[in-house]
Amino acid sequence: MDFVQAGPDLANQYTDDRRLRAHLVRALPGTTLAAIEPDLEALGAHAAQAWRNARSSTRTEPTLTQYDAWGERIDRIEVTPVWHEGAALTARYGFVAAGHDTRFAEFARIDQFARVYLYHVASEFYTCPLAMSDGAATALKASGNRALIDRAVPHLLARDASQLWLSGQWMTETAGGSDVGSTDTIARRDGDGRWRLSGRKWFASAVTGEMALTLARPEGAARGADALALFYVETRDAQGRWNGIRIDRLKEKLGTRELPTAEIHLENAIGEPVGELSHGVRLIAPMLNVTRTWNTICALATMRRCLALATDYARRRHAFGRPLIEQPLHAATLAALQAELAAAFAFGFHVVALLGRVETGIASDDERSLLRLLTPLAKLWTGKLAVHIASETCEAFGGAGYIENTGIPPLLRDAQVYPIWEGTTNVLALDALRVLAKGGIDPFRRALEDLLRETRAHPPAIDAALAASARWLHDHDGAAREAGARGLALTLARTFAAALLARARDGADQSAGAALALVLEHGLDRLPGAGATHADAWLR
Ligand code: MFK
Repeated sequence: MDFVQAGPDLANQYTDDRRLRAHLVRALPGTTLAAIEPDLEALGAHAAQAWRNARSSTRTEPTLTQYDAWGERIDRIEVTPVWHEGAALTARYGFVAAGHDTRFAEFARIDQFARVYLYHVASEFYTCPLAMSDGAATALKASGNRALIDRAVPHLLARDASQLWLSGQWMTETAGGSDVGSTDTIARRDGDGRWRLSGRKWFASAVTGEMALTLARPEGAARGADALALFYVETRDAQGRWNGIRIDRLKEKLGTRELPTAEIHLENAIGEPVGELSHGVRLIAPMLNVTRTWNTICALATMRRCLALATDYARRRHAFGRPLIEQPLHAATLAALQAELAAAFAFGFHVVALLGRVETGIASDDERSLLRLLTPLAKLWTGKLAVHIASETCEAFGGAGYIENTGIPPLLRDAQVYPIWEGTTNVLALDALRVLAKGGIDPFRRALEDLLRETRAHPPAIDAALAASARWLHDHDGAAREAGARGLALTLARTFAAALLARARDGADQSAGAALALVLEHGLDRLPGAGATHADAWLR
């Protein structure tokens, strides 16, 4: 009989994840962990079952029907079966609500993001609208707009599926992509004093949701980002009709194909200013920082899924007389990827812990500054790493990793979204550079020193990378600084993560020690040399 290779399988993605469990034991009070652990185990089982379900069914995609049989414009989007389950699971496990739950004080964000980490890959990117809903709740709370908070936040945080709302974050336009200041959407006041928004939103995620936060330029306001205002828009009126929203088409994307990203036109859509009629970017920034944190944790979840599958497969697949896992080069390749994931995981969940401390008002000034810097660093580093690990995972499966219905290629296609949306790698590197230019590197240095002070023996490479970063910042300005921002961002992220691993190793986490050794072997320093910052030769 012909040989048939067994495909990879997944165990319970919580009980099987030593890294996550060890982290939660360190990061959470015992009573909190005991209270949430049954949910985490259930989500771990859900993740494994969803993988099996997906292998035995055909992938489906959302569809848009613009007209009914009689020619009436309806713009109806039908979502996939997994998306249909999303609201019930969100209500049950509180993927958004948990992050705002005051019972667990500063640990609420750790609880929430452990849940998100387990749910994400099984969700077919239903986590995208959840991220934006969390961001919207956070931005509305920060705005202090009592009427909008009372109207929307209880729905965004609902634990009852029939009450749950999802929010969009409509920022991207044809002229203004990363350059949000080029937004063309205009807000005009009508005869009744209501604001009506008109314009085209080029990537509208979660148009199936009940509301969105969006930027528009009040009629007559100046050009540029400062003159933009932030508006709250409900997608439908009380009768369920679209609120001046036309869906032009769904996007044909490389990945995240279950997510119904749309191009839309706003045609006198009623909107309400969230705050003042300017400085919309400043007002939406709390949303951006939350969605960037979701991006980080979801990128980590993809990496973990990739390596869980690749490792399981390496135990099942025999070649050259023994399982792949016993082949030294294959095992070393997987170990190096696990080490990078361990470092990025420590960094991402440190950002989550800081977010919880800042939101509950117990953070120091230094911690607040640190969170502002680490949030873009975490997003940009994990986004790139997820693509790398997903690509290596395809390769670890050989030809099977290039075959669609093994379930491996979608991991790579989906991963490519992480470095793009919510700010590309370069946009975020420049954001981090602006933070450093404004607040200096000292809050980062002090945080690193604090971590290392608690650590018995720390690798000299950490001090060397910090010193090199400070020197590089001092020695560069203008175009040279900008051109090197990516290298600086990656150096700072890897250096901080190495310090976190060194501390975890002290806490008797042996795998953290092994991961640290491998990360150090690959080097912390990504600072560009003099040659790399001179692009003129290429541009001529
Ligand atoms: C499954 C994973 C979940 C992920 C969900 C994904 C959903 C995707 C849907 C999308 O919408 S993707 C599109 C997202 N688009 C972006 O992320 C935009 C990328 N561009 C930037 O981030 C630019 O850097 C930015 C638009 C912020 C630049 O705008 P400006 O106005 O030229 O920048 P400026 O002057 O630096 O910032 C204006 C103010 O906001 C300043 O405050 P002040 O007015 O008080 O001086 C900044 O300090 C503040 N600010 C900007 N970014 C901030 C921030 N404050 C806090 N945190 C930030 N991140």
